[in-house]
Amino acid sequence: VERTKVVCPFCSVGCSFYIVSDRGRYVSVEYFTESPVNEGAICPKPNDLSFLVSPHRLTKPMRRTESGWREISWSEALREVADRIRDFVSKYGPDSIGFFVSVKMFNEEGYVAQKLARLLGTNNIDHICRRTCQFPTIIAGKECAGVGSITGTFRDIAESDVVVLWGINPAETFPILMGKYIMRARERGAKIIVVDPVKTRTAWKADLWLPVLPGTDVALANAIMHVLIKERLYREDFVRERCEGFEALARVVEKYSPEYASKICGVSPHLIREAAYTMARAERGSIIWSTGLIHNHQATDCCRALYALAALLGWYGKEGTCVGGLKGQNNVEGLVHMGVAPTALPGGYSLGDEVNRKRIAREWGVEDLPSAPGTNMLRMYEAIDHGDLRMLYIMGANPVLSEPNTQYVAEHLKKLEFLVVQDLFLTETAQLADIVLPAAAWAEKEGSFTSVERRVQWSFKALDPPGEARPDLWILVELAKRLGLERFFPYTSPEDVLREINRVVPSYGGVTPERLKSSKEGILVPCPSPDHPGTRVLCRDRFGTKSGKFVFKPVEYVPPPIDVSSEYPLILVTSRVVGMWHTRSMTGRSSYLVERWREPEALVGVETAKRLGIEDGHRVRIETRRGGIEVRVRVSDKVREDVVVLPWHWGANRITDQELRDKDSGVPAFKRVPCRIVVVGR
Ligand SMILES: Nc1nc2c(c(=O)[nH]1)N[C@H]1C(S)=C(S)[C@@H](COP(=O)(O)OP(=O)(O)OC[C@H]3O[C@@H](n4cnc5c(=O)[nH]c(N)nc54)[C@H](O)[C@@H]3O)O[C@H]1N2
Ligand SMILES: Nc1nc2c(c(=O)[nH]1)N[C@H]1C(S)=C(S)[C@@H](COP(=O)(O)OP(=O)(O)OC[C@H]3O[C@@H](n4cnc5c(=O)[nH]c(N)nc54)[C@H](O)[C@@H]3O)O[C@H]1N2
Ligand code: SF4
Ligand SMILES: [Mo]
Repeated sequence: VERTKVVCPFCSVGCSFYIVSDRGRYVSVEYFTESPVNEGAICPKPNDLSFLVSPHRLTKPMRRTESGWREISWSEALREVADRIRDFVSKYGPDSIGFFVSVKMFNEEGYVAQKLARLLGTNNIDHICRRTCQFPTIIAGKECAGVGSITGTFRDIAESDVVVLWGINPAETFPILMGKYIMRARERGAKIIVVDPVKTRTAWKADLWLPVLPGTDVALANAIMHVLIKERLYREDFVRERCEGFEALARVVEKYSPEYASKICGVSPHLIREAAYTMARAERGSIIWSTGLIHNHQATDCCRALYALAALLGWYGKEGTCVGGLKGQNNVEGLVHMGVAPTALPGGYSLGDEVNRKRIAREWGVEDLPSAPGTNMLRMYEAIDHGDLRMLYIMGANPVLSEPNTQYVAEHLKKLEFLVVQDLFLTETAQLADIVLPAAAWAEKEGSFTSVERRVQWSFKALDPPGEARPDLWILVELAKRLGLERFFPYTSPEDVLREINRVVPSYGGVTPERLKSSKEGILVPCPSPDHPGTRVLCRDRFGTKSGKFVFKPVEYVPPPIDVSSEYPLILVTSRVVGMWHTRSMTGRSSYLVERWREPEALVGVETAKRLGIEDGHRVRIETRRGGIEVRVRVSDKVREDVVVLPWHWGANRITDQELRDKDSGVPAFKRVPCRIVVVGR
């Protein structure tokens, strides 16, 4: 038997562990106690990796025929995909094709995918997390602080004196961050503040819990800033020396007295003041958020407000501070750096930055790259309606279950002239494909991942893929060959790709394969050269904005355009549980996890339950204007009375709504869906 070190494929904390194997076959998991990130601990999901050996793994390429799926050879499959791509390019232009990259892919794979799209002439390249997750954070982060990543590391969270967890439930969603770092801060005496409509497992550990009404976080943040400014509790020196736009901010938050804001957000004026005073006492603190803050109609504004709050507190540019939204999946951070986006090149350069665009083009051996943003991929389904987008190549994402309104998504994918899906399983999305390509799972290949704290780590190959499943890198390079682009993809290994990344992406200049593979702790980017130690804290002397200063972007609370009504009086919040992952394509095929996390339970408040005549364990139908689903109820005093909480892993997007979105980013309001409850049985 052998032990191989791998990096966890689930969340973005970046834990590593060993996979024990026997001649390439999976045996078990063993803890890697020397990992500086997780020190041997891991949460339930990677403890049961039986999905890897599930009989449902795809093992052959397949084509849809009149009479069902037919297995075909790789050369047949790749030839067909290449022929169709050439066809669409010549008939309708390259922007008629879209590439959807898996955030489970290594940096090297994501890099090659965007290179392929761009050499075909399109910027139609995207990933699920831009469409449904942390895009608002990136927009606001760039505007306010000139950063797209969190500004510190987990260690800085542990060294904070106040940790604000705003719309994030790390006890379920980033368990090792909670267990190792947030709890370490707490043991040191740090105050923990949680802002969440639910008293979550994270909130149990908090000193202050602010039960906010979903989607009203702007009002709450403005009120806290109001108190800081009114009572002169903010860091005046920091604001004077390092920030601009303070007067405008002060003017906007002027009217958000705790009493006024309380009527909007439902948090008592007393708690609002208490939170402001607790934050103001700390010289070093962290504010982190995730989807609880952003799955609403004002997501980008919410992020602008929290960046501003941290600036008033002076929580930037020093150890013991960390601010930003946690991108959730294991390699979103990396794919953002690799330029997997319709509007940004590798290294994050905008398409309009001619100098860098041409530099990258030369590096690739061409004159120039497409500079016009392609079809707006955030409006992908509209583009399909208009006939602008005709072919989609989806690698490792399951939008049929992960995007709002399953029926709407499926209808649109069916309208495509050609759909390719590359996955481990015949997911609900793959079932709509014309060609399905079997991908190897992360442990069956190797490459680098970048965790949410900007830590790049190498994950080694532990297992053999089942049947003819192949690494995404292999598939993309073989496809490029069939497209006549062979000379641009002369790679024989992921290391070859990483060496190119070292040249093309300046912040990865020092992340060489040699260094990465021999390092236990990985490398914190930016790391521009091989002798650079890596970067723990961003924005130390200047912010990444044009002026180098932090820019306050004051925002007003606006009510949601589609709100609760007498017909749909409650707010549906869709959230997560620790043992399940998204659409369950992986965790739903791991036998122990399925045993333990069997079905969803909807949390309903005690008074609401009484009013509706529901008791614990009853079955109800949660209905929205898109439809209804039946679930079991857990009556709880840990949830606001106007809110119903449902873990979304079991198909909740059948009743979410594609029209409820953040006005600036287009990200869905998964956590503010008007709904009602109908009792169906006991
Ligand atoms: N086990 C597990 N872990 C995961 C994932 C998974 O699927 N399973 N997914 C990963 C991914 S991709 C991501 S993005 C992260 C997401 O991580 P989180 O954002 O922590 O996950 P959620 O449970 O969806 O939502 C967090 C909390 O937001 C609260 N909330 C809802 N509405 C509001 C609101 O309007 N304001 C505030 N302040 N709070 C609100 C909810 O009550 C919930 O407790 O998790 C990652 N980790
Ligand atoms: N209602 C509701 N909906 C939500 C959310 C919510 O809070 N509420 N959260 C949203 C968020 S934050 C996110 S990030 C999205 C996530 O949405 P998705 O990313 O679409 O969901 P996953 O189930 O993680 O799908 C990943 C797929 O990749 C496949 N895969 C795994 N490894 C590999 C690999 O190496 N190669 C290839 N080719 N495929 C691989 C898996 O089998 C799986 O089918 O969901 C969003 N949807
Ligand atoms: S906390 Fe995240 S990275 Fe760590 S073991 Fe759990 S899912 Fe994996
Ligand atoms: Mo996410």
